[in-house]
Amino acid sequence: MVLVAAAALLRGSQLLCAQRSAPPELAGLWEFPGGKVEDGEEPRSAAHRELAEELGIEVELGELVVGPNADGSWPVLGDARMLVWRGEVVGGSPAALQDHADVRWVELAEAHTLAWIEVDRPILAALIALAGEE
Ligand code: 9L3
Ligand code: MG
Repeated sequence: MVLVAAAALLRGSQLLCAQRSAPPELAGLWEFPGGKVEDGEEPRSAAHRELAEELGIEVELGELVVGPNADGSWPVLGDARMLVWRGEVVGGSPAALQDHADVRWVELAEAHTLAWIEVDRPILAALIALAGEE
């Protein structure tokens, strides 16, 4: 069972959106950046590692954006699931170093206009609902 760890990074009213460059079936689509948790790795550590590798940033992670699975994760392809934390960038400047074609700060209210990976869309909706409650 594949576990993916990702982050919804906010800067005021803006969300950090990352456009994938690979694999071919996902290239061009936007996502919450992150990646697979390795064997024996703590999921939050995996999120920190992936964001450093892929975007060159250091992040602080806050609460989980709770998904419909029992463990609060979101369904992704096949039997994979994804944990997503809200967070912020505390070091470095986001750059598409690996696996991405572009990375951009986008107004949260306008982020839905990007071509998201389908499985990430309900997470975006949950994030907007959370922001509206604050
Ligand atoms: N995935 C979906 N949405 C995301 C992320 C980070 C990942 N926000 C899916 C795409 C891949 C799988 O999870 O099928 C593993 O992600 P990666 O390790 O290729 O980034
Ligand atoms: Mg990745």
